[in-house]
Amino acid sequence: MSSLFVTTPSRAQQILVDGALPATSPELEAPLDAPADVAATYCPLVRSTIGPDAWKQRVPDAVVKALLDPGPMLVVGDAPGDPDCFCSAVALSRGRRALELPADAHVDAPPPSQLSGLEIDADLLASREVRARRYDTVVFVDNDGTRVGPAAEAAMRDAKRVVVIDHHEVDPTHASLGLDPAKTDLVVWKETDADAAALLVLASLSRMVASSPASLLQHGWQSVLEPLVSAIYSDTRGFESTRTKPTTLGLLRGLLDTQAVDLTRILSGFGDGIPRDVLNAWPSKIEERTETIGAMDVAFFTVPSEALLDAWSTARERTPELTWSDLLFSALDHVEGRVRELDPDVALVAVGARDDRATATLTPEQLDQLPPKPLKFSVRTKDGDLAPLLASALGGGGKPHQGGGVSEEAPATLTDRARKYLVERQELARFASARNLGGL
Ligand SMILES: [Mn+2]
Repeated sequence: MSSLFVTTPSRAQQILVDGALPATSPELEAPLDAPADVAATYCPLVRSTIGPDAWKQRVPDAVVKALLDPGPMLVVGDAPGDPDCFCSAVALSRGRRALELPADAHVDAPPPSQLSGLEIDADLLASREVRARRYDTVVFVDNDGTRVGPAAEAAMRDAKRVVVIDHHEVDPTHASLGLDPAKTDLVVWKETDADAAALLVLASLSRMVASSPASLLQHGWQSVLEPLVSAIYSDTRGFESTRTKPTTLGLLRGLLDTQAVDLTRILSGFGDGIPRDVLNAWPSKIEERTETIGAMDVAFFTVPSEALLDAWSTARERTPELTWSDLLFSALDHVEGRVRELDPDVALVAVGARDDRATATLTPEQLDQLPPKPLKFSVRTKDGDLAPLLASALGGGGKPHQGGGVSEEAPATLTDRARKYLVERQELARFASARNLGGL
């Protein structure tokens, strides 16, 4: 092995295995049961106090036990899959093999071009090879087992155990996966607070190492850290998104300080991201209006479809691999910054998506990246109950403090409906309180 750690490899191991944390990040030391500021703030997403050590403690024992099973294991990512799912599957299977346990990784799709600097192709087993083998355990990472391809489906039906590790709002059951409860154990670990599934894989690996007689050694750590850092880079859009949790950035800072990861090489496939000038200029096209509706401050943001398409097209001239979602996320980052400054009770973002111009100018592959309808929207509310109610009134859905969906309407029509809903709701609330009926 020629490419071992450059300088202080043990520091990376220390951070991950011993839970020793970067001295510069005291917030990472926050205990698991520290009250997250869920109720206090809202429109900016919840700032998690969960650090690497706490993630490690959160790994369910059943997951650690299943992942240390000595029998053959297949680790599967979502198809077609993004970098997080590919890298998480590869890292977990590499970690297993480094612990001298058998493991194959499989995604029913070619790896995305962003991962070209990583050399993971040899780790990924083709469908035909998966079909030729039998597995005691099938692990789904970054997906709920519904989009995995026929070879993984067949492997899952024959397995003794299925494990799901995900950071999406998924709820897999024996029934949803088509498994026989008498034949197959199902172990699910879901953490929607994790910035990437890779963080859950990292925590799982740390726990596996702590409970295993074997050691990962330096090369083992490097081989798993590279894909995991790439995955986190991808899911946090370059570690830059304002939605990235401080704990995730702290963990990354700690790992990068160890110089265990050659960032330039492993991220070379991601290109240069959105060019700075585009990133600085185009959000000025996002329309913003604040209103007071009853007792609530409401901020309406509209991202015109043509502004997003123009910015995407300009950005693609220099970074061809950029997707429509990359540009959308940069809009949402801008909105999130404004929401922090304005501190509204309700924020509604309406994003123009699939329209005549998109259909006329984009290639079929590019068009496929857009939502299926003319409008995509999201809502954030200080009142936890309001977001899912408002989002479903607008034709979408949600969870406490946040919601969203797609719509056939023009942005102005959607905004009008939202305004009407908020007015009516407050009138009802006034009516109720005047008659002492309690909250609605
Ligand atoms: Mn992910």
